[in-house]
Order: sequence, then structure tokens, then C-alpha cells
Amino acid sequence: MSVLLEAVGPRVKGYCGRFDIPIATHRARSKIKPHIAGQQCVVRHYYTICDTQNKLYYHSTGNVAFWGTATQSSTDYGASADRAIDGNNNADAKQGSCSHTKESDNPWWRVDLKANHLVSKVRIINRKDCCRERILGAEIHISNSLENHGNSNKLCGTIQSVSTNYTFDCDGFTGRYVKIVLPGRDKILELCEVEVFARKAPSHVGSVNIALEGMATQSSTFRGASARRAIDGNTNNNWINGSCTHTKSSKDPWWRLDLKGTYIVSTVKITNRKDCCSERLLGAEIHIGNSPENNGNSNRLCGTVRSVSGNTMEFNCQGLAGRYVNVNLPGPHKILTLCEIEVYGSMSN
Ligand SMILES: [Ca+2]
Ligand SMILES: [Ca+2]
Repeated sequence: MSVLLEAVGPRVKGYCGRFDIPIATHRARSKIKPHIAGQQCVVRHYYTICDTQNKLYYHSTGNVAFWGTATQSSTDYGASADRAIDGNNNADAKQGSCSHTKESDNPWWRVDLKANHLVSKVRIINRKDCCRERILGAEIHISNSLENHGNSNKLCGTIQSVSTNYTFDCDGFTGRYVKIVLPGRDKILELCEVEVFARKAPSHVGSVNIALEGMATQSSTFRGASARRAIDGNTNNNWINGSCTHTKSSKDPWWRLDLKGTYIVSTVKITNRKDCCSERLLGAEIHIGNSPENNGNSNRLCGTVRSVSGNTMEFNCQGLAGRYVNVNLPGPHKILTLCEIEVYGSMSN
């Protein structure tokens, strides 16, 4: 089988055309060198490969799971984890291209993408010759570390119906590991293929407060206490000093920061008002994403204010990506006051 290659971008030199590579075995790795930063190529059939100086390289915009390493909690019938990333979508388990754990509690499967990636979609091919319902309840987690066995990470989705394949929109998630967990007793996890569509994230996550460069708005403004005050670089949290925002008392008030580009956010810090009324912020939610829908309040949730004090609170957003950072306060008759919002992250390129 051959794969049609086509190159874009000025950095790609050399031959690009129709290559005969052993995709028939779907394990061409030994012949293909890993990603080179800055190189841009596109390819059909999920394989993103380009040739320079007689070496094949790929650019991680396609199915990057294919280039990862897979592992699982246990293996039965020799159906190893890497069968789910062999590039072969054959869903008849007897054909030898599906993974299979032993019957066990909370079985899992995981692919290591070898670097932090900005994930857009995860596609899962289920077994179809039998046992399709076994996959029900499986969860897709994306994380950048294996701390706490990779379970303290972000949930992209849960399989809730019996089908032959599933596509999950994981836009806004970044991570190196994609893990599929099947919670429950005496479960068997079988995956015929897992495809992860993603591109490589910058290796360095900034330590600069990017909020300062953004533009702030809010649902309403009380007595001139504008949205801008939460990004004026001043964490003074005494209202009288004029560096805290204040909406009118209203239903679901919100504050939004427009970063004017997509950033991968590691941390958001909120400085609450201290001279009074700290409890008003209870239940406030931080959302991050690219959608302006619902004023940005429907983007992915980074965290919720569960306890308040007059001090600065820190939220780990674990690499959620987006242009908008929102703080909204669900409920009737609410007042949203923020003395400072700091956002730490990097441009996603
Ligand atoms: Ca397979
Ligand atoms: Ca301020």
C-alpha cells in the first residue's frame, strides 16, 4: 500500500509524492523518524509524513496516537495495547487488531504521545463482532502527567451508548497522555483503534501574566468599577482603593478576558475583595475556551470557587486552551467583584 504525501510550508524541501512504505503492516515506525519541530507537512489517510533528505518525518496534525506507545492495565489473549494504535481500524477482534484487557476492576488503556499536545478530537473504534456493550461507561481522560496514575486529569467524555465508533470533541484539552478507563467491577476493555487528532504544544509554558495584555469586559458595571480593574496589575483588594471590579446586582453576572489569541493556560489566580463581602464570590466558575457563545461562559470549566477569603486563590487549569477566560457567578441577585485576575500560560501557536 502506498500513501500519498503532500507538503505545505516553506520549510519543507526535498521529495514529496507517492511513497511506498510498509503501511500495509501499519507499523512503519522503524523506518520513520520522529517529528522535527517547525516542519510542516500534510498527508492523507491520517498519516502526516514528509520526506527531507531521504528521511521520513511526520508533523503531528493528524492521528498522533499512531506514533505513540500504548499500555494497558492487563492483557488477555495476547491482545496487546498497541493493537489499538496499529493504524488498522478492523473491528473484528478475531482479525488481531483490537486490544483486550483481562476481566478486572477499572481496566484502562493509555497512549503516551511522547510530548504535550493540543488535542482536538479523539476517535474510538469499538469491537463489532460481539460484545459491543462492554465499552459502555468508558471515560476519556487527557493529562500531562502520570501523577496519581493519571487520574487527576481532565475528562473529555464518556461513552454512553452502544455504537461502532465514537468521536469526542476534546478541543481545549492539552496533554501527553490519553487514557481510557472503564470504571466498575469485572470489566473488560477492548479497543480496536484509538485515534488522537492533535498538534504539538509549545514545550515551555510561560511564567508571564498574560492577562495584562488582554481586554476585559463584564455583564454590567456598578459605579465606574470597570472590568479593566481586574487586569490593572494591582492586587490591592480594598474596595476604596479603586482597583476592584463590581457588577450591578443581577442574575448570572460575568467577567470576561479576551486574550486576542489562543493560549494554553496553566494557572489562573483570583484576588478577592477583602474589606468586606468576600463570600459573594462563592460558586464563581472559571471557564476557558475559544467560543464566544453565551459570552464565553459555556467554554470548558477550569475550576469553581468553593471557599473564600480575602486572599489570592490559585486554580490549576492543566493546560486548557482558549482565547477567552471567563469568571461567572451563577444565580439570581449576584454581585461579581474581582480585585485582580492573573493568567499564566503560553501562546498555542
Ligand atoms: Ca487496530
Ligand atoms: Ca486590580
